[in-house]
Amino acid sequence: MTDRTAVKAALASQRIELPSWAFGNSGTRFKVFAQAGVPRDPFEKIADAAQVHRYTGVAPTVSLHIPWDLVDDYHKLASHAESLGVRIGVINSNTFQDNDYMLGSVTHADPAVRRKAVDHLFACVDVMDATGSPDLKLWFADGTNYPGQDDFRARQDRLAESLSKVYDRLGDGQRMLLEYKLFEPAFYHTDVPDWGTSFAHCVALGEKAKVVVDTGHHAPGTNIEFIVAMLLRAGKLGAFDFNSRFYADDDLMVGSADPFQLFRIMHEVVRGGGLSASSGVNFMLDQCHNIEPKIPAQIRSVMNVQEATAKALLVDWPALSAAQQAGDVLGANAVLMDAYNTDVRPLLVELRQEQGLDPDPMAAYARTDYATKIVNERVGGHQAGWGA
Ligand code: LRH
Ligand code: MN
Ligand code: MN
Repeated sequence: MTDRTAVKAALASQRIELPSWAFGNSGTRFKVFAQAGVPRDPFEKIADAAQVHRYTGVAPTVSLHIPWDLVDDYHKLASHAESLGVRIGVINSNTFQDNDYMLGSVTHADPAVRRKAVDHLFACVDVMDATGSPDLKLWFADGTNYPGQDDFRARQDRLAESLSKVYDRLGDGQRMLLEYKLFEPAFYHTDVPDWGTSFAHCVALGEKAKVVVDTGHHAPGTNIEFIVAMLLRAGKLGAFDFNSRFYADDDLMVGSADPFQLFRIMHEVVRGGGLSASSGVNFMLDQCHNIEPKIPAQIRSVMNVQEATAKALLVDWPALSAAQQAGDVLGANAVLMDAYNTDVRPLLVELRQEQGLDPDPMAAYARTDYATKIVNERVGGHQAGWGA
């Protein structure tokens, strides 16, 4: 697509979802550097997310993580979000921080532990019912550390059985998104380690089950854009968890470590029709900001996704297709690289001006007193964060 107006229209309709946990304190197992002014509860996390939407105009939904975002009244939280111009998005489950899950959650050999895990997933669907969230996101830390520790096949059977119970609980318009991760916290084997395993379970479950691609959850050198192409082709790409990695599950800002990889992913998204709202692909961020200020880091991340998307939209498809058909290896590669090497920032400035937004979202936020205000207001109390 090389028509500027069409590119801008596609960019204007793109939506990027923010994770509530990006606004809380986070760190590594070595140290959490607490920041002043971080939210003390889910209401304040949503208020911060609303700031990101205010200056980017494309981030109107916030993912919650249960129980990190536990509140008494989810209707109230949803109304609070709406009053700030945003909505609650995907509900992320958490079956990885309870002592009972040391040897697994939905794959555990003990039926009582599996029941507890499935009950938590049911409770997450209750939250979806209360908030109007369309998606339940599942990531399981389940796996083993030593060969022989447990039976792979028995664990897959237990996983399939647990998933189907939750699947049956989904209402109309609700989906289940199954995330995979190569390793960590289990180091020998993980029960849902790759897209193939997630895909196999989703196919067995049915239409409402889709795969989540977390960009940080692959072995180095994995061709993630090929996975994206395959999933879109099969109608099974449900969502992205965007972030960047240099080594493992680093959770750095999307597009920061390898913007070219993000472009290649977005190119396959465009090619596979994943950008249209009807495809149902949810572009979520799953990041932690350990040393950088959180609200600006989320604004920057949204902008990085927009820039990669703009470049992908600028690919000259007729020229690419002609070069591919003609076996013109260098010509085809040059068409793709031309799009990647385009400076799309002026186009995004133009788009924001047309939308009545400040052309520079980072500067626009920095000019406000919001950061000072939250530092002054949010004193004392418990500072919510990753795992809190
Ligand atoms: C696991 C993961 C998953 C969790 C999130 C906090 O590494 O990517 O999506 O819910 O981190
Ligand atoms: Mn993730
Ligand atoms: Mn992760």
